[in-house]
Formats: sequence, structure tokens, C-alpha cells
Amino acid sequence: MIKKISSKEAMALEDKYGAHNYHPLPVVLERGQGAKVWDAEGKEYFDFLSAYSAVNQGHCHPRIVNALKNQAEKLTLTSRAFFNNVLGQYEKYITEYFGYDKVLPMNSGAEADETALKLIRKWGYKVKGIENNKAKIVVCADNFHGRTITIISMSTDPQSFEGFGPYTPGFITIPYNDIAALEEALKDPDVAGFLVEPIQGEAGVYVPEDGYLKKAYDLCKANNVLFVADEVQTGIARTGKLLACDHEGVRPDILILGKALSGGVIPVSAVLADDEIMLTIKPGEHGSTFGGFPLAGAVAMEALQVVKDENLAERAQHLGEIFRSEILKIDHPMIEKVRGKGLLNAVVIKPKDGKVAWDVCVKMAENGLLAKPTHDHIIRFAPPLVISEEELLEAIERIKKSILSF
Ligand code: IF1
Repeated sequence: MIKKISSKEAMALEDKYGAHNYHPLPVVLERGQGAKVWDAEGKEYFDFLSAYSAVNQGHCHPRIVNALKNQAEKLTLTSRAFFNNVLGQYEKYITEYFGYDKVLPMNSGAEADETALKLIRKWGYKVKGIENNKAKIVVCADNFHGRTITIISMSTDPQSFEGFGPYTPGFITIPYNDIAALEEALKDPDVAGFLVEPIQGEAGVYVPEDGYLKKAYDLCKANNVLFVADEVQTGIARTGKLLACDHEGVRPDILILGKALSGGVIPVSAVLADDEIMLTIKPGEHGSTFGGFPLAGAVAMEALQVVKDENLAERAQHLGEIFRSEILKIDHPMIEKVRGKGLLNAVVIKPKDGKVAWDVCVKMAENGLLAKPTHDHIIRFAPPLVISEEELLEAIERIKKSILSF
């Protein structure tokens, strides 16, 4: 079915037959291995996007691909109308791995976020005792949790929400990294949960002040409000710990995972919580056709085991420090700021002679490195965590060469 086509042909096909909901860099990828990808003409690149942190374990990790192949030949999907032999084993594995009573398996990150929102509300009514349909959820400005109608109802980015109303009510928006604002919002007794990204990805890898998550968690506890972490992007070793919340010793009441849970092989997401929360949802009240399918269980177990076996959290921590210090050494006016944790980093680009972050990304692609601008002036740098130190230094050379060309 898949023919060998040129980059030009591939782009023309997407333009003609695909919805125009993306504006990609003009690079057509055909193959990936570890931290590298190759385009349709065979040009090699370092992948510094990692599919938005979904391929933390590297492209086409042999162990994960094998797990996929083996399970695909046996049984892929049963639906949840029946039991299957993989799901329970996966559930035991992942709950022990992250330390929760139970998991609710879904597919995309957005679905997992939606699931968490439903759990927060249900817990609000069944356990906290909020009057029916009155529950509120506190969220942060500049958040990114996905693309569904309810999730964009929490968004403060017009590109995300404009033209898609009417919106889902029941959210209170406060500034990110603002403990006083949270304290004030939590005074409302109808608040059931606080949903937060430990580092805001889409906002431009915005790292909150040290202690923010811990203080926020403590405030939630004091007010009988669930602390809910969206670690879809920050989780699974990306920031130098298994979870970004681990940096502050915070254990979320509800933990949301996606992306790298499958090593970027198939969409697998999960919501983890203890019984008091998870068991408020009864049979028939939530689910999905694919959520918890045998293929997902087999792939996710292997993907998580790879994170442990290859010490990806420690690698991210170590390599991240090298990345930030080396980038800071580049002496060029376009580099305004470098920030991040582990291998989730961003460089704030100061425009020069009308050239902005997009132009830098185009130049880096020419020089064999792929990264994506977020907003006009920020470039996210997040390579697969399996990148070697040698490869990282070579990649930094390519970044440097690109910047210095302006
Ligand atoms: C796109 C950003 C990254 C997420 C968090 C849930 C989801 C995401 C914290 C939803 C998804 C994506 C999706 C991707 C762009 C992207 C992104 F730039 F928008 F912010 F990663 F940096 N929670 N993030 O970051 O997960 O439903 O997509 O599986 O193209 O929209 P999903």
C-alpha cells in the first residue's frame, strides 16, 4: 500500500487531501531510529521535538516494536465487553510502577484529561458532597490539555477556543505560578479540583518557581480539593525524574499520562488514582472502544520497562544540564534566554533583522536538526532521552552553526 514517494509529492498529497489544521515545517520524514530521523530523500536529522515528548524512548525502539509485533499477531482488540489476558497484567504493572491503587486506561492525552475532569466532578459530588452540577475546577491561564470542546473551554488561547463555542462551564482560571491566586480560588467550597501542568509546555516550557507545586498541593489538601497533574508531556522521565512532580516530592491525587507511555508507538494514555477517587465511577459511566486494549497493555509495559532499564530519567537530568550550559555559551544576540528541566528545554529567541524563531527552525532543519517554534519567539528543544552524549554535542554544534548564520 505504501509507495516510495518524494518529499514534494508527500507534501502535495497532504495539502490536497488532508484537513488544513497544521502548518508543518517543510520536512517529510520516512524513517526513525533512536534520536535520529531521515527524510524521503535520505537526509538525516536529529529529532529535537520527539513528537512532543512521545518518543522519549527513541524512535522505533526495538524492544517496544517487538512487544507490538508479538501482541499484534495474537490479539489486538477485544473491547471492554469482555476481559482480556493482558489488561489486568498491565494494570498491576502500571499502578505498582507509579504507586496508585488503580488505573483507568484511555488512548489520547485529551481523553485522559477528560477522564480526570469527570473523576474530579464525580468525587466532588460523591465524596466531598458538593451540590449536584455545582462543582468547579480551577485551571491555569496559558494551559494546554488538548483539543476537545471541554478542554478548549479551559483554554485562554484564542487560537484554541475561538469559533468553537458554546463552551463547557464550571472552570475558574487563575494565573500560573501564582500561589496567592490559588489560595483565593480555593475559598469557594464548590471547588473539587485543581488541574495543573508541572511545567507548561505549549506556553513555552514555562517552569514555575521552585516550591510552587508543593505549596499548591498543600493548599489543595488544606481545602479538601484534589490536586491533579497533567503529566502527559512532562511525565515519563522527560524532565529528569520519572514525573515532574517528583522534583518537589508531590504525589498528585490524580495523575494523567499519555504520549511516552507507549514510546510513541500507538496512542496510549492513562489516569491513575486511589480507590476513594477511582471507584466513584461505576460500570457504564465511562470508557472507550480502544481504552485498555491488549496491544496498548503490551506496548506500554515494555515502554515503561525501557525507561527503567535504560535509566532515562537520570540521562535526561544529566544531558539537560549539558544542553543548557552549552547553549548559554553561544554568544549571539538572538539567544535571549534558555530554560527548562531535564531534556524539556526552550530557547527564547530575540528577533534580528526581521528573522524570528521560525527562520531559525528552518535553518536548523537545513543543518540537520528538527525543532519547532512555539509562539513567535520560543523554540522547544526536547530530543529523545536515549540520545547519546556524543550525539547531543553534535546536535548542539548544528544549533550553534544555525544561530551564528544570522
Ligand atoms: C498537537 C503543545 C506539546 C499536552 C498536555 C494533554 C495533551 C497535550 C500537557 C493532549 C498535547 C500536544 C499535542 C500537539 C501539540 C502538543 C504540544 F505544543 F501543544 F503544547 F506537546 F507541547 N496535556 N500536547 O501537552 O494530548 O490528545 O494530543 O494526545 O499537535 O496538538 P493528545
